[in-house]
Amino acid sequence: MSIPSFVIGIAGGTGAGKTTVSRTVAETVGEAVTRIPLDNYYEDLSHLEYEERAEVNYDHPSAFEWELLRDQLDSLLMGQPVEMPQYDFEVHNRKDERVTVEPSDVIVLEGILSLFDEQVLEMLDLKVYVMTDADVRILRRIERDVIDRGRDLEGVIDQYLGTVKPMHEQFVAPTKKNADIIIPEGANRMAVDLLVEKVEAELAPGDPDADGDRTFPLEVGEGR
Ligand code: UZR
Ligand code: MG
Repeated sequence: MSIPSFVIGIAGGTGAGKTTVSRTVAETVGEAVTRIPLDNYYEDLSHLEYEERAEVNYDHPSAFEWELLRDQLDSLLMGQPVEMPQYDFEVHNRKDERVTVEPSDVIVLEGILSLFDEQVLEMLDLKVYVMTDADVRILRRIERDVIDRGRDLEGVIDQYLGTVKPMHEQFVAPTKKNADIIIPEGANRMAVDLLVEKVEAELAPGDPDADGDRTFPLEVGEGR
């Protein structure tokens, strides 16, 4: 167990490739990276019927339990494990079981609104926005929702035009301005390699920032 020294936020529209980028970073770097999908922090809607849950606007910031996310990030940053909720897209609801997540050196928060909440932004050391064309994103979304999540095509199209697209324009796209770097296209290999390099540099033994204690190199001419 360790106190995380580097926290990355990866935002972008649905189907942009956020999960792919963060998974690739996590898999390449290894155990030192913990991935936190923002999807897991959708509000618990167990009090609603399935039909009502299907009608919820999941692209609006109010769909997320921000307080829980902030608390759990806070705990991880203090070196404490958390019981992270899990989400089931097929039934639009949080699962009953949670998983224990131990703090690790690097944390990657990934989701459409990862760069939205002011308090969450303050916890992030590196802010990334994955910017992929809307046509590519909707094609991926159709593929994923129909094949992996058991939805029908008509429903996916209605949802896209009814909430996903307008909410993207209103809430997700503007968070680009909070990013340190913008990755054009999620499958951008060079961008992922650079992210991996950055993470590995943060993890390198002897890194002066590794314990959060900043030291500065001696300046030339010092002592004269
Ligand atoms: P990513 N979403 C669902 O479709 N159903 C749910 O129960 C919860 C979320 C969708 C959500 C958003 N929107 O566009 C997407 N809708 O999941 C975010 N409608 O996930 O970033 O992986 O695309
Ligand atoms: Mg995803």
